[in-house]
Amino acid sequence: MTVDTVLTASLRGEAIKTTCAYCGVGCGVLATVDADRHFSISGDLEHPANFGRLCVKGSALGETVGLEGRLLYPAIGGVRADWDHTTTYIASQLKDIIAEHGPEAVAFYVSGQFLTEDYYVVNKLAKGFIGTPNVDTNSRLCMSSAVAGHKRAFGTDTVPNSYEDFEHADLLTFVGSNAAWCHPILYQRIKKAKANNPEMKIVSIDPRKTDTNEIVDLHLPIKSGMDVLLFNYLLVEVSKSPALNTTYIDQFTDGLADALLAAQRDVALGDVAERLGVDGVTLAQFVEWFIATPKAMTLFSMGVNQSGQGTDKVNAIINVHLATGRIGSEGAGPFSLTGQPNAMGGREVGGLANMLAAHLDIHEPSHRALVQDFWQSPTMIEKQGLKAVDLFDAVATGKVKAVWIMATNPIVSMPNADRVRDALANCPLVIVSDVIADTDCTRVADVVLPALGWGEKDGTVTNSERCISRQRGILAGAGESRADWWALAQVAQKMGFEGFDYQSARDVFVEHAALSGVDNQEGGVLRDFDISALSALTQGEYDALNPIQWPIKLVDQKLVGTQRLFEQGGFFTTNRRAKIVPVQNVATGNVTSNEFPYALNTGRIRDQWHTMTRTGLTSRLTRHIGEPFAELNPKDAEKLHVSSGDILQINSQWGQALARVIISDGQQPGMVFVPIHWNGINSTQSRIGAVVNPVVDPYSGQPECKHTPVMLKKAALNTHGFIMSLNSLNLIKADYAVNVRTLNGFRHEFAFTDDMLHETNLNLSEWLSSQVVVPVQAERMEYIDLAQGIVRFAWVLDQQLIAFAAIASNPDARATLPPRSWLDDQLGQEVSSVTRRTLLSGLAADPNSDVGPIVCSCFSVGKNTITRAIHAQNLTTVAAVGQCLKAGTNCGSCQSEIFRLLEQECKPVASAV
Ligand SMILES: Nc1nc2c(c(=O)[nH]1)N[C@H]1C(S)=C(S)[C@@H](COP(=O)(O)OP(=O)(O)OC[C@H]3O[C@@H](n4cnc5c(=O)[nH]c(N)nc54)[C@H](O)[C@@H]3O)O[C@H]1N2
Ligand SMILES: Nc1nc2c(c(=O)[nH]1)N[C@H]1C(S)=C(S)[C@@H](COP(=O)(O)OP(=O)(O)OC[C@H]3O[C@@H](n4cnc5c(=O)[nH]c(N)nc54)[C@H](O)[C@@H]3O)O[C@H]1N2
Ligand code: SF4
Ligand SMILES: [Mo]
Repeated sequence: MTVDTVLTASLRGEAIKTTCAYCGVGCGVLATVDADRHFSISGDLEHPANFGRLCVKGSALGETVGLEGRLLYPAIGGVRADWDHTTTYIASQLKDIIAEHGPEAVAFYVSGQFLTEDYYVVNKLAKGFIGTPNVDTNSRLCMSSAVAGHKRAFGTDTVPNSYEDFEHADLLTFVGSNAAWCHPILYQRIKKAKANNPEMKIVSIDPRKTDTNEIVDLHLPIKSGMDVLLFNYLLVEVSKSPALNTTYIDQFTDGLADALLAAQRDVALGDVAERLGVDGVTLAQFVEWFIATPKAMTLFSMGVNQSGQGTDKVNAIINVHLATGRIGSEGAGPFSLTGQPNAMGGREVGGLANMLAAHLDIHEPSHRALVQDFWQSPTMIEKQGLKAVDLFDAVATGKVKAVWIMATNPIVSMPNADRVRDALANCPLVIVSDVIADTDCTRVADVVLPALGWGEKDGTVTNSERCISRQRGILAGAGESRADWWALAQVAQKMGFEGFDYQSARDVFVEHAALSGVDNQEGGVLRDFDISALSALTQGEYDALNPIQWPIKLVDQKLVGTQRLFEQGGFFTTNRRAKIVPVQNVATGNVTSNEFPYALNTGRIRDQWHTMTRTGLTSRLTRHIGEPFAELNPKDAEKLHVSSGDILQINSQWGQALARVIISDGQQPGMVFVPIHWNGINSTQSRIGAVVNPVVDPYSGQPECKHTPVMLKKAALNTHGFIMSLNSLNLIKADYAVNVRTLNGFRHEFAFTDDMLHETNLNLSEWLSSQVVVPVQAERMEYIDLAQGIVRFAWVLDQQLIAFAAIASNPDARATLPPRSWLDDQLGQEVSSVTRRTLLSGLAADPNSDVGPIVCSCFSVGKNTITRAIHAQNLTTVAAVGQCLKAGTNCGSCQSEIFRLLEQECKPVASAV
């Protein structure tokens, strides 16, 4: 099928196979769309990543790719312009900057949410034609430590195993991964494997207790940043055990001696369990299981990579697998869980500032010559470029004068994010390509370019297990949006460069595939990334391409992928042997001070994707967790005199943020966890990146996002309130404000330092009316009790509740703020005389009608409903809750949370199945 036939088929209502827009699991999706852009989404039963299952984000894809908020037209200086004019303008501006300041004054900052084709073109343009090495990507914040660790050990950036191995493993260890929320379909596959193989043991190494713990047999809540010590200890113990595989070490590696010596030194520095902060019995159990279990997989994610010692952490993990020869074989190996849908594809085209295309190296003159010759390019960079943190520093200091940001939102996601914002605001030329019109980055852009979004764009992505899948364009682009590769190629051509005359994504892909095969042989520039078998694909074949894992060969005219590498060595170092890299623990994660005594840990929540530009668009995904939160241990909450629902002020030497307190004993004392998702558009002060330190790993340049020394205190806020309304309102200009989408409308939370009811001259009625946009004929009902510090307003139009506001100006009054989920149910409903009274009394008419925050997003089942059912019907299992309420019976993403509720409510009988 050509792109046009796909579009026509989709308009006929046929289901089109494509790949999910979100995480690196890379699930296959069947999508049907009608003429009004209404999607129906289901899992692709034949896709090897998910076999038909989708998590809640994947299931909600159709609701996050509508026209709401889309960037529809190019604009220069805020004024709409056409593509031809805009790309001509960009080309001439870039040429002027290059003429005056040299090519390195131009930078690109791109994304693992690019398709491989977009990524290929940006690298070719920058590295081979403009001649700037300054192309980096948000994968720097995500996968670069895994890349550096793989390269050091294997001589190539390669994940040796496949997802299927999780199902063959007898021991599966998560390190710094909350897979239940972040890789939900892999997590569900593992859960199923465990149900089929009760002998299978699952371990989690994470300072926090997360929802992943539902299936975990052993949790090592190590102090943050101590992973190298843990794996060094394991290496020392392995070396004394029968698990040591001297045959593998001798045949396929450079030897264990140096790494073992380093590990022994590390271990000798003091009691290991105590230094890790775990009890000795738990540590011994983990070591015993690892030694005794040949089929062991170690799955690592951001708790490993995002560290000042991320690369060493990766190598410490790989070391124990090399020392035991448990690598690239059925059910055994280290496995880097990639974050974004195409983090891997980006690595294949050399998307990072220190890489060259097709797994070739910038520092090797022969590699540079190979690529330059293939591209027939006028120039070729000779050194690596600036990595993300340095790149934005160079923007701040004026070294970089033009930056093109594509498919990423660094003002939210970079560490020291206020500095990034200020740097971009002062940069002479900021070009932003996005699918959404109003983002933190588009607000500082000089030029904006509308990109095709998911469902519109067409190309390939590679998931965590090296599997290349097609994302297919199912419907025409919104407005004048165009593919990112096309925009880049237009600018390239207008700068006078040849070699960018691509007519389709397929044209780009086959070129990329061909490059992977050039001189790729023993005696030449041998590398494992070889997809040259795909270089002759016709448009029809490209469109029909089935998921396949690289390296790919053509055998008897059939494409054959590769499930596993390195079981029998065959590494890509100069001597073809793996390196067991000596590493020593540096307690990067334990550095706090009197001034900043707490460690800030940041990460993800189940239903939001990064900076919320898309997943913030549907109430199906905002009703699980609607507000930014700071999770604290009960002891710290007591010390800080904060209770659940208070607003916590988090300060580091870099910046400040505010978030609502959640108290949980899953959090270690001394640490606070804050999600990364809230941005400057939907919150006034909850962009946590502003607080996060810009310290980076010395090898990978990946920032230490998981550990920032911070000071915590209860925010001095004396007026708290919220407005619920059918319409979306502007973000309230308050000291704390957050906009949340609800099932029936919008909620606008706010808090002020001042006591707005007593200490200011504010005319409250006027102020509220200026915030709430309602028709003049709407009736306003009010309840004002200044003595108690309570104000409640309700607006009714044609007997329907259209808006509601509640304000409380002292701690006691806060307890009287009415339940938000109940109020949301009343929005748009007819207001009876009973609800009139109850609305203003601030209480739900029937306490059982307050469902609480939504746990099961598929069937809208709230926390209060589940808790009540657990007690009323003596439910003790996730399955029983499912039978009773349907909760957890569709995509399954909430089962771990239901398990947690069962654990809390009916200790100790809860069971995961
Ligand atoms: N719902 C959802 N899913 C996503 C995403 C999303 O935004 N939302 N994003 C995707 C992307 S791009 C990525 S990169 C992945 C990330 O997936 P994960 O890495 O699983 O997610 P995080 O929440 O960033 O962090 C994982 C865990 O690392 C722990 N951790 C912190 N410090 C340490 C430490 O020193 N050692 C150890 N062992 N653990 C530590 C944290 O407590 C946290 O629970 O998720 C992907 N999937
Ligand atoms: N403190 C802290 N910071 C972190 C992390 C952490 O754990 N802690 N995690 C880091 C990690 S692992 C990651 S991956 C990053 C993610 O951080 P970002 O990449 O900044 O987050 P996204 O919200 O995914 O940004 C993608 C942007 O691209 C737009 N977009 C979507 N599709 C397309 C497209 O096809 N083309 C174009 N041109 N635009 C598109 C979206 O609307 C959005 O604005 O955050 C990093 N930052
Ligand atoms: S697990 Fe990841 S790829 Fe699969 S449906 Fe969920 S978000 Fe999409
Ligand atoms: Mo990521």
